[in-house]
Amino acid sequence: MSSTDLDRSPHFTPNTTLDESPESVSKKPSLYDVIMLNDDYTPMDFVTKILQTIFHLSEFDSQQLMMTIHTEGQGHCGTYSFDVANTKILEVKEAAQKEGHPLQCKLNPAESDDE
Ligand code: TYC
Repeated sequence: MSSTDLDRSPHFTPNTTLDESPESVSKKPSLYDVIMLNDDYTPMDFVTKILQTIFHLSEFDSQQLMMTIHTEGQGHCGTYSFDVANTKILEVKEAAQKEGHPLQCKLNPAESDDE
């Protein structure tokens, strides 16, 4: 286990004092947008199924988003914590690779609604 893994473990209590500064106390967890990219090869039905299974969209919403990605080049699949967003991107990549499709997603920091 690396020190990074330890730092991120919910079971690890670092031997340091608690940061109770206002910035620390009011800080919300960072969120990330998962953006799916268009390509010329992945079948439309495959993309629609991925949007249903990995991003839990309805069949109707999946078809609409797939067409948006197809025509505009990319589309927003959802907003998640860093770990969940990365897991979904990996799941898409692995499912696509298994079928020989080049489908890819990217990660963008979400716009914060802080003042
Ligand atoms: N452009 C693809 C096609 O014509 C369909 C597609 C849509 C691929 C969305 C990727 O994220 C994507 N078969």
